[in-house]
Amino acid sequence: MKIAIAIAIAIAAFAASLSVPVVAADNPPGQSGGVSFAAQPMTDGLVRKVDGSSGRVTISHGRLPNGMPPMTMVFRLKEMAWAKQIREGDRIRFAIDDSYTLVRFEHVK
Ligand SMILES: [Cu+2]
Repeated sequence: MKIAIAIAIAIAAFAASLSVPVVAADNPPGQSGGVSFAAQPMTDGLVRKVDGSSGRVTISHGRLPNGMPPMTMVFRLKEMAWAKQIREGDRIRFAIDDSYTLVRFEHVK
């Protein structure tokens, strides 16, 4: 009898461990802690300043997906190394996360 209960508990624990990733996969894109950056809409921007030591860039941006009107403001870079790929005067298209961190960008020709 005790063995049967132990087996039942082990099976329940195993089933619970299997259900965790299934639940995580149910999160809609962009709601899972910034995992799906590709889903973030892109905004046009003109780079005004690059601060490689702090990993921040000043960008004159178009209207943001969250409704923020065009303005010039500072964004954090997700990767410090990106500071070397962006120069003052560059025209870019970029995506940000909820905390105004630049998570993706491409140069506009
Ligand atoms: Cu702004």
